[in-house]
Amino acid sequence: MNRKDEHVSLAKAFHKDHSNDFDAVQLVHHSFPGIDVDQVSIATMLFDRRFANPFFINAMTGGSQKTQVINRDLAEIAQACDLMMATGSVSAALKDPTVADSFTIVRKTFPEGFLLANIGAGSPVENAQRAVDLFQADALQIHLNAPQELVMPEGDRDFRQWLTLLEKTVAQVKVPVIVKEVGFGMSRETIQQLLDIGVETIDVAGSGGTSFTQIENARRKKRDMAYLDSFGQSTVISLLESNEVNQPFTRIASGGIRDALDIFKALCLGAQSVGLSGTILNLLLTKGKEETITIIQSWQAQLRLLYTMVGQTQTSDLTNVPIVFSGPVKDWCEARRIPLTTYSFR
Ligand code: FMN
Repeated sequence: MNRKDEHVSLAKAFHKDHSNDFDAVQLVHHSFPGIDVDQVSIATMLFDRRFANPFFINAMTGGSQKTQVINRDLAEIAQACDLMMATGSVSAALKDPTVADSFTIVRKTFPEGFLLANIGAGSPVENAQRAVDLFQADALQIHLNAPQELVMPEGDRDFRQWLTLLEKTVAQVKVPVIVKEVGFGMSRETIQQLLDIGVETIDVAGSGGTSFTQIENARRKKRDMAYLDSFGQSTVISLLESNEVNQPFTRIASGGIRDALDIFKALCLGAQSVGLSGTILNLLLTKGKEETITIIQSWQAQLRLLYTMVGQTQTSDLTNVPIVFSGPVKDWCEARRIPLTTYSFR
C-alpha cells in the first residue's frame, strides 16, 4: 500500500476517544459571568488577519488517489465551516507531478480558502517556495518529526542540517511560515531555538492524539518499538513550556483535540488557534462529510457558550481564565519550574 494511504488507515485504526492531558486541566468556576452570549466573538488573529474561527483542519494528507478524495472532502468541510486548512506534506508531488492533483484539489474546491502547504524540515530550501506555488498556498507549514523518521523503516537518519536548512528556508519564503511538530510536542528550549532563527509562528503539536511513532511502528516488520507509542510532550505541557519563553511569538496548539472543550482549554493556555487532524479525519471516515460539518458547526456554537461561561467576550482574553492542573501535568510543572499559581490565581 502507498505510504500516505497506510498513514490514513493506521491513523483511523488507532484513533480512539481516550483520556489525555486536557483532562488534567480544570477551569476554576466563578458564578457571575456578567456578559451576554451576544457579546461574544470567537474570532482570532493570525498573520495580522482575522479568522472567524479559532480552530482549523491541520496537516494530514495527499499523494495518492484515495487521499485526493479525502483532501477534497476536507476542503469542502473547511469551506462549509469557514476554517483554515492545511494539506499533508507536498514533497510527494514535488518528486512526482502525477500526484499533484491530490493537493491542488484543495484550492480547486475552496478557491477563497486560507490554505497551508506543508513540507518536512529536511527538505531542500528551494522546495519551500515550490510547495507554496503548487496551489498558491497562503502560508507554509514546515514539520519537525525526528521520532517518526527514526521509527519509520525508510525514514531519515541524519538530522545535522535541519536547523540550518530551516533558517535559510524561513528567510526565503514569501508567505508566513508555521513550524510545527507532528504530535511529539515542544520544549521551551526547542521554541527558543526556533525563535533564534527567525521563526514567528509555532504549532507545538503535542501528544495525546495521533501518534506517529505508533503508526510507524505498525509499519515495521517486527513492530518492536511499541515502547515509543506515547513518546513526547502532551499539547497541554507543550503550551505550558511555550509560556515560559520570554519572547513574544504566535502560538498554535494541536495534538489530541477531541471537541470544543479541548479547543477552549488550549485557547485558555495561550494558543491563538487550534489544529485538529485525527479527530476530523475519523469523523469524516466514520460519519461522512455532512455529519462532520454538523458536528463542527455545533462546536462553533458551543465555543460561544464556553466563552460566556467564563465571562470572556473575545479569544485573546481567554488567557485570563484561572486554571488548575492535576496529575502528571502538575508533576511536570514542578519538575520544570513552571509556576502553577500563575494559572490558578489569574
Ligand atoms: N503533519 C505534517 O506536518 N505533515 C504531514 O504530512 C502529516 N501527515 C499526517 C497524516 C495523517 C493521516 C495524520 C492523522 C496526521 C498527519 N500529520 C502530518 C500530523 C498532524 O498534522 C498533527 O500534528 C498530529 O496528527 C497530531 O494532531 P491530532 O492528534 O489532532 O491528530
